[in-house]
Amino acid sequence: RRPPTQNIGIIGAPLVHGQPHQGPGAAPDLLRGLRLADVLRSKGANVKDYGNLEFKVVPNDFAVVLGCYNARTVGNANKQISQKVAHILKNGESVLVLGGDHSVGLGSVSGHASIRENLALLWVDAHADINTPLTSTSGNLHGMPLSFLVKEFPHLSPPVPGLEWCKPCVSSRNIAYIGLRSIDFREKSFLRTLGICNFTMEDIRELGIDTAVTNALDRIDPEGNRSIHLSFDVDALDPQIIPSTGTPVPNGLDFREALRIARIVHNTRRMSVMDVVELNPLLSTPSRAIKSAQVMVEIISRTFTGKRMRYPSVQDFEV
Ligand code: NNH
Ligand code: MN
Ligand code: MN
Ligand code: MN
Repeated sequence: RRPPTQNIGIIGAPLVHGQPHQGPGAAPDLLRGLRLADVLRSKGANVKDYGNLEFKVVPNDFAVVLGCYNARTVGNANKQISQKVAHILKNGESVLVLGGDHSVGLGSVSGHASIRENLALLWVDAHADINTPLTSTSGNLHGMPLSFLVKEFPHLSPPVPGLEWCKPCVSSRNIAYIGLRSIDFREKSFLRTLGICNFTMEDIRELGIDTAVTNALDRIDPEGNRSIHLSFDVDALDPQIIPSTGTPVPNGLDFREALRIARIVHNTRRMSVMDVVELNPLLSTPSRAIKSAQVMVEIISRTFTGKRMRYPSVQDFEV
């Protein structure tokens, strides 16, 4: 029996104000230029590209909130992202959100949660992204989205202008991290207090990626009936494979491990939304940026369709 045709809606969310670089704004079009939609179609998916969202930059926004830069710009943009994700899900399509920086998780997860109750969130990242405006040492919102999204969050942060619409919508029981290796001091205590499931790179080296991802999914979706949100920060991968990202951290996932995550998530048949964030084509060299993007095209297509396609250059990474 042939599986049902998969409908995928792609949104470009070239938001860059959650961190200091311009480059992530160029990622959606680079991925399109590598024929991402056609690759997905060639694997049997029905693909609709909704184009790039357009975000207004709020003037004099940089330091309206101390310790939380560009709050209104990031907040307004994410409200748009949330509405678009909700709209596409209502159309019966799964959603691929192409960032932009990881602050797009605010809108993407909120939009998903507004349509599907009790979603399970798999956060693949070198970083925990759970700072608050008060604990962040950088002031960059891409390091904070989970503090706004987690229902049981222990701190009451002062309201952030631009983010008033964003309500905590995911339970800490239904969140798991894969690939952590750079956690801030205060973040560590949040993870511990909240009991959030996490598989660090150390854990992955010890257990293997299959055990880590399978256990993570068992924990956050024990009945196997939740809508799954995969928020994939490209810096989870090792900088040797993805050098084009703003905050590379050594000892990351290798390509095979990333493809295992794709396979295992695909096999649940319940992933509704995938974010691909923090790819910065303006960092490293142009040819390495293209290779980084090709790696992500491969990971995306395998996550959605379960099928492999091979760029010749991507094979270079295969072990
Ligand atoms: N934890 C740091 C911060 O809050 C770095 C976050 N950077 C990321 N996260 N790239 O994925 O600023
Ligand atoms: Mn991140
Ligand atoms: Mn990261
Ligand atoms: Mn399949």
